[in-house]
Formats: sequence, C-alpha cells, structure tokens
Amino acid sequence: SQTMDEMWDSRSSDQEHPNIGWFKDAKFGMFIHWGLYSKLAGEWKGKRYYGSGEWIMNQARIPIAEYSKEAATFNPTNFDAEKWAQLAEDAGIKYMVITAKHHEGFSMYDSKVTDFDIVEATPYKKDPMKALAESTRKRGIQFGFYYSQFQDWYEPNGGKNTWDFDESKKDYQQYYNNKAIPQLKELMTNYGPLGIVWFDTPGGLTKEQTNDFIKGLRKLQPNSLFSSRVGHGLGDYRDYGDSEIPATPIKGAWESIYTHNDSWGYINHDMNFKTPREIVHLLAQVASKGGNLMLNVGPDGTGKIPEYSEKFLRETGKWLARNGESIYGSTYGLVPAQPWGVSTSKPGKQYLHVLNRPLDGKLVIPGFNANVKSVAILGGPASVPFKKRGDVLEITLPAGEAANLATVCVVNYAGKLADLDLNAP
Ligand code: H79
Repeated sequence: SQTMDEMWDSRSSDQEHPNIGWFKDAKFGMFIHWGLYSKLAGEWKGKRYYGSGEWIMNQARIPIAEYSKEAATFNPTNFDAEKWAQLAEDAGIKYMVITAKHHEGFSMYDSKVTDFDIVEATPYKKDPMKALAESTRKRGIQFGFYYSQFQDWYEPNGGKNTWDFDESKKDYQQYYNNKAIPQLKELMTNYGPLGIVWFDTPGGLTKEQTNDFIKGLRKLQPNSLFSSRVGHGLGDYRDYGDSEIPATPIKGAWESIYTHNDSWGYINHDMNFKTPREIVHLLAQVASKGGNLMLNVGPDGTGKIPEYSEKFLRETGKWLARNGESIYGSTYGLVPAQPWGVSTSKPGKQYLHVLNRPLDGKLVIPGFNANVKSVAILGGPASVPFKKRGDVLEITLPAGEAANLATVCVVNYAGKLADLDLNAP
C-alpha cells in the first residue's frame, strides 16, 4: 500500500483531499484576527491608522524594541472561549479559523519556540487557544489556525520587516527551520484535530521546498485541510483574494474571505459594519457560486467581540435557522444570477434567494427547462402559486415576505436541469 508521502506526491491537482467533504458542506466560517495589534486598535502615538488594524506595526514603522513592549500590558481578561464559540454556533457558523500568529510575529498560544508569546510575555499568562479549541469542538464546529508562515516582523530572518532589518540580508530558510516549522508542529500537536491550517502570503520557498514543508506537517494531521495560500498552487482548497468573490460559479472546494467592518484586526474607529442583510446576501452570493464565506471578527485587546459583530451575527444566525437548508450542503445554483437574486442547488431542488424583491412580487425565472412539481417558501407557505410559460417560470411571492432579509423559494422539480458549463479551477 501507499505511504503517506506517496499519497501526497501522487495526488494530482484535480484529486480532492479525502477530508474535503465537511468543508464543502459547511458554507459559513468565522475568521478571527486577534493579536497585540488588537490592543493598539488602529492607533499609535495618538495617530490613527485606518486600513487594516493588524498592519499597524508596518504602517507606523514601529521598531521591534518598542512594539514588543506592548505585550507587557496585553491582558485580555474579557476573553471567554465559551462565549465566542456559542456566538459562532448561534450565528450558524460551522468552522472557525483564528490567528495563532499574524505578520507581527506574536504567538497567541503557548509556544516553546519563542518567548514572544501570550503565556510568557503578557500578564494574562494563559493559552486562549487551548480553551477555544475545546469550546468549538464541543459544539461540532471545526477549529483551525491561521499562521503567517513567511511574514514575521519580529524575527531578523522573517519576511518583510524592512524597517528594522535589511530584507536582502535575510536567510528565510533559517526562519522557517527555527520558527515557522517548529511552531506549526506545536499547533498541529497540542490542540487536537484541526479542521484547517490557514496559511497566508507565501514567500521565501520554492515549490519543492513548499511541498517538503507541508509534507512534514501532513504527517502530523493527515485530515487537516491546508489553504491555498501556502503557495505554488498547493493546498487543499482555493482562497480568492481578500474580500473577493469569483465572477462565475466554480467547481471544487473554495472560500471567499471578508471583513465585517473594513479591517481584519480590531480598529476602534471603524463602524462600517455590514448589516445582517448584507451578510446574508454575501453568504447567498458566495453559496450561489459554490463556495464558502469565511467572515471575520476582530475582538479587541481585552478579548471582547465588537458589539455590532455580535449583534449582526446573531441576526444572521436567525436567518440561517429558517433558511439554512438552502445554504448548508448546497452547491452552485443552476439558475444564473437574476435582477431579483441568485440560486443554490440540491438534487431535485433549486433554491431561489430573493435579494431584491420585485416590486410587483413576481419572480421571473427564465430558462427553467424542467418539470416543476411545487414551489415552497422556506419557513413559510409549503405551496405558492406558480405558472410555467414554455421555459419561463413565474412565481408569485407571498406579501408578508417583504420584511425577510432574503426570502428563499424552493423549486421542487423532476428531471434534469442542464448543468452549467464550468471548468474545474
Ligand atoms: O490577515 C489579513 C491580512 O492582514 C493579510 N491577509 C488577510 C487575510 C494580508 N497580508 N497581506 N495583505 C493582506 C496584502 C497587503 C495589503 C496592504 Fe495595506 C496594502 C498592506 C499595506 C497596504 C492593508 C491596507 C493593510 C494596510 C493597509
């Protein structure tokens, strides 16, 4: 039989990871950016840095000697793993990925590889990731770590700190061998089974070196999925750009990642939160193209999730409790995007997500070349009036549905609708 190495070596790019099933069905994940930057909250020496809170060390060109002092007063006593995991569950979230170490180089878990970690360098002294791994797993939520494998602004040989060090003099291999790889091994050894290891901004390694690097990690947890940002076309599912949805439906496993306000890391002056309606529409848009939405929350430096993130996620969860059948376990819709919205599919069913309710309440679906048996509203009437004129299906929406964040019509049909003509990514 094949060894693990042979299995990964021979797995061609169109072969899926054997554990990809849960990910494809999950559809809705929570991304959490949390680190020392959360305490700085987008401000340094009285100046506000709008953009991405986790980039403040870079944006303000803060020397390591100064930045690392922040750890001495980082004490997130409001952190409550049970509360975070319960919020995720209430929001209808199926997986969670949290920053174990972002580009700043600070480890938010108990690491023996460095002293620059939450247990040794802060008054908090505990490992929040241990608690979170347990609280999520208890609720059936897949748990994973974000790990910045190349950029590390704290290390002399880590990628991209150009204000303390000369980039051209760096030995990236030294950094990979002495920090990134040993830390990834800690994360993949000490926190139970991980659903995902989420890599970001690759660099410093050839394709061959990347392959070797991840093969060593695969041995620790063959079931963990690696994000595509491990680089060189490797990884188990595809991530698009930050806050990007692909233009067309895409086959295979993929994910869109979005901020909730405009930043990943907490910024105290960013109130531009997507409303529950916007979140639900984003989720439907991504699902209609066959992907997952991983939506970010940025807890503050005390460990509190911003009020509007909590409130709006709960609203999203309410919508999902009623309409989740159209999202979880679905694939891209066979009805192309329409003025009124988008669709998702399950065998014998098209789910029509009404994102813009037509003023006359009439939903027109062109090209519905199958025999319609019935039309229902999720969480509403089991049977609503419809007409079929040739291939044009017309549904009359119930009046009371106007207030729904997105009404979902289920079209039950017999026979086969033509699949979209898509190429695998
Ligand atoms: O973790 C989040 C980002 O910090 C990370 N990926 C997501 C998931 C990321 N790393 N690099 N980039 C994103 C691209 C960098 C964009 C930048 Fe900027 C533009 C850096 C400086 C200008 C964004 C805007 C950050 C600061 C200002």
